[in-house]
Amino acid sequence: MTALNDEAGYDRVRLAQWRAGNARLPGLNRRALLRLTAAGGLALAATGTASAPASAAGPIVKPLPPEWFDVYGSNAETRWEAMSGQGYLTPVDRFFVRDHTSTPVLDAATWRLRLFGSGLRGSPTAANPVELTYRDLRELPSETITAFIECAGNGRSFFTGQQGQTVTGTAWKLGAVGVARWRGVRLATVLARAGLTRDAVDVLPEGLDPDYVTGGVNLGKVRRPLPVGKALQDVLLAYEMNGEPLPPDHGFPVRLVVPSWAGISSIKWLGRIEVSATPLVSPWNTQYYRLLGPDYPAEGTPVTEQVVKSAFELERGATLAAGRRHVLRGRSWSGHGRIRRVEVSVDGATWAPAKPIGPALDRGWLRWEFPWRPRTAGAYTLRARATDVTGVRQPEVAPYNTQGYLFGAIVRHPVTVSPA
Ligand SMILES: Nc1nc2c(c(=O)[nH]1)N[C@H]1C(S)=C(S)[C@@H](COP(=O)(O)O)O[C@H]1N2
Ligand SMILES: [Mo]
Repeated sequence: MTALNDEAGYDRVRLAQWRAGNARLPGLNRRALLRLTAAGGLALAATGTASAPASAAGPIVKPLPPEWFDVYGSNAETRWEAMSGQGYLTPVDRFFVRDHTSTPVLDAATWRLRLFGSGLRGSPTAANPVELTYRDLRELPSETITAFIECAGNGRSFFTGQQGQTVTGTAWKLGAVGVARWRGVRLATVLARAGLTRDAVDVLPEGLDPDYVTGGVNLGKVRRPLPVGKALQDVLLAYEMNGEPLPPDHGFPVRLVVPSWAGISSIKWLGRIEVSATPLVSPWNTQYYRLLGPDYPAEGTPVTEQVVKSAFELERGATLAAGRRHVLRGRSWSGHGRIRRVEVSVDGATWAPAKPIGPALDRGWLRWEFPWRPRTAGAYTLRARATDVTGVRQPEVAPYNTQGYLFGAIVRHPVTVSPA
């Protein structure tokens, strides 16, 4: 493990190198990006790589029934009541979708993974890369892991709803997270096969979905660099989700799964991986997924592992009958490791322990329950707070940042108790 394995340290080092002119930015020149970050992203003429548009049927292909999803353009979050009665895993048909543009429908028979760059033996170029077919990948030793993928902006709406703060980005409630069993090939295996050298420092996985254009600026393919240390540690090139081939919306034929890191790292519809002996950056670690605002340094602090969160498997504003015994259920998770303890409050003041159901997994979540017999009718606020294995407990207030990442504070869940 290198020091760069810690995402915060990694990003800080990369940003400094990039500002000093030492990090290359494929698809966008450095001066242009400096202007872009300085101007908040709008002051730039279109640059970036031209590319053939992928065939898109979308933006999202799978059905999004309103009882399971809240939809915001090309993004859809799971309604937490849709997790009620489910097992440990989030069923694929209820799993949230976050597309920067739209879901491309790709053909596994013609799909290729292309690896190139100065960190591979012989420095293959993008025009003459090392190639793997889908069949090649299926024939390599496989591994199965249970892990959550969570958008770094999950819970963002509560910056406004609970803290009165203005933030940019999709106004997710708590449903931009899901846990699945992912089967695939370790990125380490594929990199070794492609001829990884000791000089390699960064890998830059890139999606095959259409270029991301925002504010008239073409930022190119969705991509975010990973340090080689993390890439070799526990990253998977996944082709199965909950025992089925990956569905189109979740990255068919192959996606990256980068456990515990912000969801943006888990690049879907993987097409190319640059392996570089010099540091790489992309707008997704210089402009987006940085904590910016009055409490942070001017260049921002990188978004690191996901924070501790808890959610009730209950509709917001649900009605429950007074004088009856209800069992409140929910789930808690953390990017720092497994959950150690969950407490629930129904009276706005006191906390009592929730009862764990089943295992608390390091890269997954803990399910829990809490029996409740409300005596009198009226409006109540339910709250759940978890503590993870590193001792971090959910706070009352989340630190403000302009793009609304990492909302880890306790979320107030309103319910109505109706007369018996
Ligand atoms: N190629 C590509 N990969 C991507 C994205 C994307 O738009 N394009 N979105 C990212 C973001 S921001 C998140 S949170 C996760 C969401 O994964 P899901 O849609 O399978 O839930 O995918 C990541 N990988
Ligand atoms: Mo995300």
